[in-house]
Amino acid sequence: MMRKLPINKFKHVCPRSCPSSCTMISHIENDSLVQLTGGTNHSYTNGKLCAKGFSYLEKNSHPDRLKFPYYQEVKGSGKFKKITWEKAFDLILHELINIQKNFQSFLPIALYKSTGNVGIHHFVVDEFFSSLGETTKVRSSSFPTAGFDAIQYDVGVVKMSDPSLVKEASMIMIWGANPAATNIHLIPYIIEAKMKGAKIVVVDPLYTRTAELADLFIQLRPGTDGMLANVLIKNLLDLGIFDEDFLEYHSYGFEQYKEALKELNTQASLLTCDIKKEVLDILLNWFKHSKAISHVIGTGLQKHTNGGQNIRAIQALAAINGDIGKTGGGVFFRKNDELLFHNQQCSNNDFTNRVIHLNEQSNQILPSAYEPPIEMMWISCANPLTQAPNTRFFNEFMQDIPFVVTVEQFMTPTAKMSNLILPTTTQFEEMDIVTSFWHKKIALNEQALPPFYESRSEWTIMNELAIRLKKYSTHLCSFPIHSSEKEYLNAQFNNEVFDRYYVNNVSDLQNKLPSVKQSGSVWEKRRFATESGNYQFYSQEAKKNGLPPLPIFIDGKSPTKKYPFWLITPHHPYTFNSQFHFLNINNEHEVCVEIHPIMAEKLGIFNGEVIKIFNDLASIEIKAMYSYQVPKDIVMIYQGWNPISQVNVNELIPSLQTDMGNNSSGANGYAFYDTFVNIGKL
Ligand SMILES: Nc1nc2c(c(=O)[nH]1)N[C@H]1C(S)=C(S)[C@@H](COP(=O)(O)OP(=O)(O)OC[C@H]3O[C@@H](n4cnc5c(=O)[nH]c(N)nc54)[C@H](O)[C@@H]3O)O[C@H]1N2
Ligand SMILES: Nc1nc2c(c(=O)[nH]1)N[C@H]1C(S)=C(S)[C@@H](COP(=O)(O)OP(=O)(O)OC[C@H]3O[C@@H](n4cnc5c(=O)[nH]c(N)nc54)[C@H](O)[C@@H]3O)O[C@H]1N2
Ligand code: SF4
Ligand SMILES: [Mo]
Repeated sequence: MMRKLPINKFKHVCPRSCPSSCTMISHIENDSLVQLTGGTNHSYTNGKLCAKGFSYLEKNSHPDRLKFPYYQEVKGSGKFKKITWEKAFDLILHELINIQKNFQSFLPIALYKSTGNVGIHHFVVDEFFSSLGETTKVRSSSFPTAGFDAIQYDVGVVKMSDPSLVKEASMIMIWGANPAATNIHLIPYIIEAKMKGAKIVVVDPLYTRTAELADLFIQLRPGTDGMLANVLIKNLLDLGIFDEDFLEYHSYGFEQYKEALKELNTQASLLTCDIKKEVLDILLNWFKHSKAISHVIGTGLQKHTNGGQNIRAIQALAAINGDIGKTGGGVFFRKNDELLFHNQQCSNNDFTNRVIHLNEQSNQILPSAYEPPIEMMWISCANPLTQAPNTRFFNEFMQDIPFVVTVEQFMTPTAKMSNLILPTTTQFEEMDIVTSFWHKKIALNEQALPPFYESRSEWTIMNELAIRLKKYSTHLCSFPIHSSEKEYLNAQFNNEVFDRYYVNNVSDLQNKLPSVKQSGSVWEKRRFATESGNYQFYSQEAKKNGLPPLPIFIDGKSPTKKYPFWLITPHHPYTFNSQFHFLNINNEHEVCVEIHPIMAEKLGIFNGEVIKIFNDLASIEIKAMYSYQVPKDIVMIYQGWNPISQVNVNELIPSLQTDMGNNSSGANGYAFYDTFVNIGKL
């Protein structure tokens, strides 16, 4: 008789850069993952996972997962040789030692780390490179950072109320976010508010899944949210709808702002936003009757050259109406990553490192032209060859570096352009700790499975490398050697972590799901973290940084005669940036460009025709799909990676910077959505 094998259960956290940071339970039978369920003790996600979350069952043992280390002498040649880990370490060590000998420092080594996995474990990479002394960091800043500065200028620090509090709102305005696709656990709370009578307003140039939930959908011109907020404020003030106490006792610079708004002409402003007067009238009426208005601000809004300034204007709207600090009111914008754990703090070493920002100026400079040149690059948790702007340039950039190492789970375009590919584990095969930039929980991720084939965790890789480097010379690297992932993670706790979560070590997380201790809404007492303690309509700091001190609207980019279409490239509901590309949940074998039928017909383009999209950076060929979700002057392609298709939409994206980000995060973000193209038949 066959003996039934026991099923063991382990706790995990999804480590994607996703607002939900879901907890999940794996069911393991005979060293294989047989079932996945959501962690039901999570008060925010409530045991639900998204389609991608459930699909880890397939992803984790997918035949395309990297199983062994590979080496190719010539990048992009495809002539990969399967090698042993010992050989891989030899190659890396050889490079490190040579660089040290030739340059007397590790400055020619560059780290490129992005958001592929946001667990604390993965900051081991930052810690390793900072333990080498001065190195180079290539700042991807693919992550949108403009909003952090914007919020900071107004209220001092980026803080957010518990997002479930939107259920208490009497009106929710969603600006430049598509939570029905990208922040799905927020949706039940939005629906709860709606069931209680709240009005839902969605502001987006595209008709999205979230727009389907709206009582009012405002299809505004990209980059003009600040103008909409300003014109609303002006009209609210004219109608006498404002919070006198807030403006009088808790704000700074209101009179100057009011004065500046006098210049605004309502009709002309609405024209700028491409919005009808009726829309404004509806909004004003709803504002008049609303008790607490939540403003949910997405990352899409920031991906413009005036994105930060637009966020300041939206926050000013929340301030004037007295919504900040109210239960169910105020601004819901993701928190800035708090680099609390010891190894996270190592990532914050821009002052001691050489930092290369890939902006429009540095996009002319190849690695060999730097002094000293970049001789080696280590890529972790990143797929810049599909996710960074101007990927053609990044391809040249990689080509120019003599030795590139990529730590990956899949053979991505970036991995293919590397000399050495190191296969790494997933959250089911390693121990980790994951916090959230959205809700308040912190959770432990247990190891349930042995590493997939020869893959190794990033801690194992860095620890092994450090052991070898120290053996060669004790002075070269100060990375602390540990005997296990648990021991390594335990060493990352400190007082700052304790003050926030009341936990001291991994054991404290074992059977608990601690939360940040914070009750009620942020800024409840209307005391802000600014110098004056008041809300700053006027920000000296913004002025000091060469920005407008007031949250007035600043014109952004617009299409030109040569390139008359906006190209918007938002996040797909069933992929995660360049991950889950193979799942094909949506049965989309091809990448398509969505185009308004009237515009397509005008250009003689039929539905399903392969067309070209081009600008000064590139020309790509792509299948056209008629869609009423896009207005006539916008074409839409989802960002990400589809290995079946040759389309790489980021070839068309310039490396334009957003207006803000540098103040809080060391780099402005990219204005991904200020991309302009023309389209035509082949
Ligand atoms: N056109 C356009 N481009 C965009 C955007 C856009 O809206 N439009 N959005 C931008 C934004 S907001 C972001 S955040 C970036 C995201 O871009 P990236 O930061 O590059 O993020 P991902 O594509 O999610 O993941 C990168 C890689 O990490 C790998 N990975 C997963 N887990 C691990 C791990 O544990 N260790 C290692 N070493 N690797 C791992 C994955 O397999 C994947 O190939 O893209 C940006 N690019
Ligand atoms: N399913 C899924 N979930 C994800 C991700 C994913 O790739 N897939 N990625 C994660 C990451 S890294 C991020 S950063 C977030 C991104 O998720 P979101 O914050 O939702 O951001 P985007 O998808 O970039 O854009 C959201 C919306 O902004 C709109 N938009 C563009 N320009 C403007 C404008 O000027 N004004 C206004 N009002 N709207 C504008 C776009 O049309 C789009 O519908 O999602 C996270 N969650
Ligand atoms: S991608 Fe986001 S919503 Fe989906 S399982 Fe992971 S954390 Fe949860
Ligand atoms: Mo992102």
